[in-house]
Amino acid sequence: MELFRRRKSSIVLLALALTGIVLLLYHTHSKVVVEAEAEEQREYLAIINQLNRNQQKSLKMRLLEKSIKKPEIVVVQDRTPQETVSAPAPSVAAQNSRYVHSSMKLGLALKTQHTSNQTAIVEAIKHAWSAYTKYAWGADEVKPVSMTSFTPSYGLGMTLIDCLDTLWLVGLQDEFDEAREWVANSLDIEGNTKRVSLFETNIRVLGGLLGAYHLSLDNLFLDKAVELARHLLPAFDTPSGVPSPIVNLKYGLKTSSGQRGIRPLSVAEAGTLQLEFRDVSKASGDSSFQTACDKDMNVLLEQGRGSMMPSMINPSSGRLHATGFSVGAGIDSYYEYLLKQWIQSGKTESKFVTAYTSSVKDIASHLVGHSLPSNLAFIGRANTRGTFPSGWMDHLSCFYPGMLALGLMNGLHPEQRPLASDLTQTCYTAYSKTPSGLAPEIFHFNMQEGGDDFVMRGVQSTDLSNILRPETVESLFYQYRLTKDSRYRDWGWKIFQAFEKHTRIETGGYSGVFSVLNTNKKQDKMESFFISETLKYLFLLFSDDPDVLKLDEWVLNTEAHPFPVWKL
Ligand code: DMJ
Repeated sequence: MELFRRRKSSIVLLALALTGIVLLLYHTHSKVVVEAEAEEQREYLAIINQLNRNQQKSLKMRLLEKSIKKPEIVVVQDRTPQETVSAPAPSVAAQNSRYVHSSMKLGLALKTQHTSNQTAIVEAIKHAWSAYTKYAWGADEVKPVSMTSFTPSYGLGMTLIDCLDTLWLVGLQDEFDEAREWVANSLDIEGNTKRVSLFETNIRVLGGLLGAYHLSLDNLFLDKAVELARHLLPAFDTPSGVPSPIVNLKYGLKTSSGQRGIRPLSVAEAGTLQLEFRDVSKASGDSSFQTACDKDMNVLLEQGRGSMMPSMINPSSGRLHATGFSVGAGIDSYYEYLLKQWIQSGKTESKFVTAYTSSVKDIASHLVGHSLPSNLAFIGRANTRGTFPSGWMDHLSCFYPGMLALGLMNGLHPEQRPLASDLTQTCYTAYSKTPSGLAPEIFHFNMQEGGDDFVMRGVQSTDLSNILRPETVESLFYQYRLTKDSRYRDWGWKIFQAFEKHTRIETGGYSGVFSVLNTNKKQDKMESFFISETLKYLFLLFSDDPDVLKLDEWVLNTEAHPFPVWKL
């Protein structure tokens, strides 16, 4: 009996001790979790404090939703990266909370204090957006003069999605929220049977959804981005892995006759998919997008042998076509994405920077010409033998000095600095020399004794149009970030005023013009890139806040959508 009583009390004592240990362990664990939570909270607050009031409201709501849906968002230390990813998740976005966290830590530093120039640019954004909302809501693009929408269309609300991150960035929260509702309730990717350009859909729509996701941290945008990327993926189903340029969102590469519609495409089309496809893989944890675009990129790098490239490639053979060389239409953003993929990778993937640096050296030796009488530097076109450039350059090529400036910021090829500065000057002069102050689509340079630097008479009439393109103001933005030289702002302001004077439509929106010599005849089209790029770059050019889209933390795709640089 006594023995039994003693045993009983030892059991009770043991049970008490065990409970104590369990309680102690639980308490210690909770403390770790609570401390981690507190740390997270502090980070959230630091970020939230930098936002304007509407953005604060919106982000707080979303963080609240996140913490309700995903209490396991707490990052527990001393585990491998994979194990820190939240467990059960309602959406792909939630599967990679670590990436969400790191993008938040990159600092969404968006202050409300706009400079007076920025206020004017925000007013222009509102005016442009108003035409889209009144006359073309949910359509791809607006015709501001006839006050209707532009057809044919991809059925993807292209302008709306292309503009989301600009609306967020400049603080137009009500407009952003309204557009978000359209994406949530009306964007139908699953049921879309349209044939779309892989390139345009990628840079404007996929890029737009990803940019909106990274700034707002709203999982809706990542979910839609993943859905869209899945519907674009069949384009890569070719013998070489280089994609076909047109894809049906529902039926992939199959044509109505049951054939697979594989066609040649430009190197720019094949080489301007990677920032977006790599980003969507990183953000969602689904590597299939990155695998496809890396295979495509490896073919391009192999074919180009890390040097200047012609501008066409065949996805059936994976071989380049012998066309001429330039940095304009058909090739432009291929070079841009060499540099930007290296930056996106946290400067770890050296194959990109190797190809980039040797390309810019070749371009400087083979494609640069000078006009007479003012000796303006330009990048022309060379024939297949790479002989002296022709005396014309398209407006698209004006992204090039901005790209060089970004390379310079990253310590690349300091010897290219004068060329970057000279080309920026040339692109600005293409604006300042016309009666309207708007640059034409194609610049023809005089290379003979006598006459002006820019030839305007006797050229094809389409060369004189202006479709609200961004490349020159894009380069002004990068040059300003590099040098802080106020003349870039002065030039940007003059260009902005010319857009205001000659392309603004009183009833809402802005329209391209048929001729920069006489701007009365309007094209009746507002390209989605006018808000997403041209006005965004102008807004950023006048930002005095050093934390807005810091270029060592963010990389902008070719449509100016911001993606975080990977922190490895
Ligand atoms: C934009 O869609 C992108 O900048 C693209 O890289 C080139 N064309 C337009 C703007 O001109």
